[in-house]
Amino acid sequence: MPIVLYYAAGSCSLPALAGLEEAGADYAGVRLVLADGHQRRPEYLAVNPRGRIPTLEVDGVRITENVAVLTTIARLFPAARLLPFDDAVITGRAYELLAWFASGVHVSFAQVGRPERYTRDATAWPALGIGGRENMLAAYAELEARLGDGRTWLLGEAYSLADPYALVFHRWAERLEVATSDYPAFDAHAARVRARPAVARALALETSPRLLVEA
Ligand SMILES: N[C@@H](CCC(=O)N[C@@H](CS)C(=O)NCC(=O)O)C(=O)O
Repeated sequence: MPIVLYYAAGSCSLPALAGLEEAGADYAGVRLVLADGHQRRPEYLAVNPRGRIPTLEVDGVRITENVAVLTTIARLFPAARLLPFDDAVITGRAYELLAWFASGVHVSFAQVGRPERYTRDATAWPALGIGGRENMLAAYAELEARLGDGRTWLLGEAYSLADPYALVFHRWAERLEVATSDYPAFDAHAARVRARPAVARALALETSPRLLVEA
């Protein structure tokens, strides 16, 4: 069953990459450089007409959107226990996080970095950015409160793909000029996630030479 993941450095494709690595999956990674506009090239728009990453291909079937991509990876490799499916309530708690990350936190960040997604009126971009930054600070505070009870991972004792997903937002703090040291439990969680060998491999793959389009 051929598996391909289209991903990019420093982006929200990290949990998908970390999931495939954690599962020991046999897959091909295709790296895009967003700053070079690879996601808008015709050969990638043929893969994902929205021009976004991640895109997962399983047996030639393409799946986009992080929540769907991460679910697919977790279901393909049940032994890796990448998401909890045994208990309905814990599954709900996991999806609560994934959905909030994708449709809340990520959107707040994009208001700052990609305001043109929301309006072509450039005079509104600074206000969008201010609101987005405020919402990111609220998200960091919420994650800090959750992790501040001493839990190891976002869902408690069991690691899940919500953890490397949260690392995406921890990495983006620098772009927002937010000091993560203000959020010590979130900082410590990020260090634990990075210390997982699969996550370290995923981070290394972000600079791998396998490009969709050779520059
Ligand atoms: N809702 C999508 C968002 C994906 C997304 O926006 N990815 C960003 C990278 S973090 C991207 O592809 N950006 C390229 C662009 O906007 O040109 C998901 O959760 O997968």
